[in-house]
Amino acid sequence: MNIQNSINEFKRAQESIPGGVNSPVRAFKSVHGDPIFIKQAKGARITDIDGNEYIDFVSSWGPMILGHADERVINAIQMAAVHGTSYGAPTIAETELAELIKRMVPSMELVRMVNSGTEATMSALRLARGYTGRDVVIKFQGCYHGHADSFLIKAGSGVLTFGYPDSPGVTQGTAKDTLIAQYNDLSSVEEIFKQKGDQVAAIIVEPVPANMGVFLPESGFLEGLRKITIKYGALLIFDEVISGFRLAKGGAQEYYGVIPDITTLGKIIGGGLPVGAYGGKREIMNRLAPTGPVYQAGTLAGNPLAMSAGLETLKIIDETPGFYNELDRKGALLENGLRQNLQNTGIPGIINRIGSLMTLFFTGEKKVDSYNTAIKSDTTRYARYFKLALENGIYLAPSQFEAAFVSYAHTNEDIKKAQLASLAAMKMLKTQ
Ligand code: KE4
Repeated sequence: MNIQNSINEFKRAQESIPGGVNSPVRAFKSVHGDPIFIKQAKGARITDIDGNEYIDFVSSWGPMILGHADERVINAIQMAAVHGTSYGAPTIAETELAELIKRMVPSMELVRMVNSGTEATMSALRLARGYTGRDVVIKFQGCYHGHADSFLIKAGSGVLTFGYPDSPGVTQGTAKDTLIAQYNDLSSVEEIFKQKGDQVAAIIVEPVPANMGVFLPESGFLEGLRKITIKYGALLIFDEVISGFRLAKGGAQEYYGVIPDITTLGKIIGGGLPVGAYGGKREIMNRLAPTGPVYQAGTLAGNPLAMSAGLETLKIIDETPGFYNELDRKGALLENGLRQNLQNTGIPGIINRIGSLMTLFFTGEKKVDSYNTAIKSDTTRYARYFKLALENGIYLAPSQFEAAFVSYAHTNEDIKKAQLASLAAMKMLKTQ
C-alpha cells in the first residue's frame, strides 16, 4: 500500500505543528506507524491523499454516527454559512438545539453550549464546585474527560492519597483536589467518601468507559454512584461525550436508567463541527453567569454553523424509526464476525460491545471490566493488527485503548468486508 504522500506531508507538518498533529492520538505513536492524511470521506469510507480508500471505524472518534458527508448535514451547514459564520450574539438555532437536547435527555433542564468536550467537562466541574462550595472531585483511573488540568491526574499510591499530576504543567495545587477511584469498584468510592465525603463536590464518570477501550458498568455500579452522591450531598456528573446519542437517544442515562445531576456532551451533537455542551437541573445550571456567579464564556459557543450541523444530525437520529436497533444490529454483526475470527485463529481476545461502540482487546484475561484488566492487553499485538487491518482497507483506532464506532452508513457488505480483512490480519499475526 503506497502512503508516500502521507509520509511526505507528515514530515512537512512536523515543521509547523507540534508532532505534526493537532491531537496526539492522530500521530499513530502507539501503533508505531506514520499517520495517513485524509483527503475526503463519504458514508462509511475515508480516502487518504494517496488515493487509498478505507472502511472507517474511527468515525472522527464518535461524531460521525450518520456516516461522513451526509447530504442533509452538509446542506444544513451550507444553508447556514451563506448567512454568515459567527455573530457573537444569540441565534434561534442555539435555542432549537438546546430544546432538542432537552427533549432527548430530559435530565438536562438547561443546556449551555461550548466548543469541545473538554470545555464541557471543565465547566461542569467548576459549576459543581461553585454549586456545592466544595473542592474535591473524584474521577476513575483510566477514564478520560478531556485535557483540563483537574482531569490529567494520576492515582496516588493509596485510594486516599491525593492524585498527582499526570502531565507537566499541572500543578500539585490542582492535583490535590482530584481523587482517583477504581471503575466498577464501589468500595473504592465509599472509602473516599467515608474520609472526605463532606469535601467532595462531584464524581465525574464515563458511564460506559471508552478511553481504556470499552468496558461496561457492572450491575449496581452506576446506581451505587447515584446513591452515595445523594447521601453525601455531592453531584454526579455523567461524561456522555462518547455515550451521548451513541447508546440511545438519551445516552447511557436512558440506557441504564441512572440520572446524573449534570451531563456533559460533545462529538455527535456537533455533527462533525466543534460543539460541546453541559446541562442539568435548572437549580444547578442557574448558578452559571449571567444568572449566577459561576463564570464560563466562549466567543464561538453556539456557533451558527456548528448548531446547524448538530441540529440536523440530532433531528435525523430523532426521526429515524429504529435508529438504535439498526446500529445495534450492525454492531452485533461486526462483533460476531470478529469473535469467529478469534475462534478460527485461536488468538486470545475479548470483545466488549454496547450497541455500535466496541473494543477488541488482545488479552488472555477472562473479562475486561476495569483499568487493571484493560492494561494487561497486548498493545504490541494490537499495533501489528492495526497496521495489517489498514493494509487490508480497514481504518481502526490507532490505539488498543480506544473504541471502534459503527455508523448508520456502514452496510452489511462493509461489515462482512471488515470481518474478512480482520481475519486476514489475524492470520498474519500468527505468523509474526
Ligand atoms: P474533546 O475536548 O476532545 O472534544 O472531548 C474530550 C473528551 C471528553 N470526554 C470523553 C469521554 C472523551 O472521550 C473525550 C475525547 N475523546 C477522545 C478519544 N477517546 C478524542 C480524540 C482525541 O483526543 O483526539
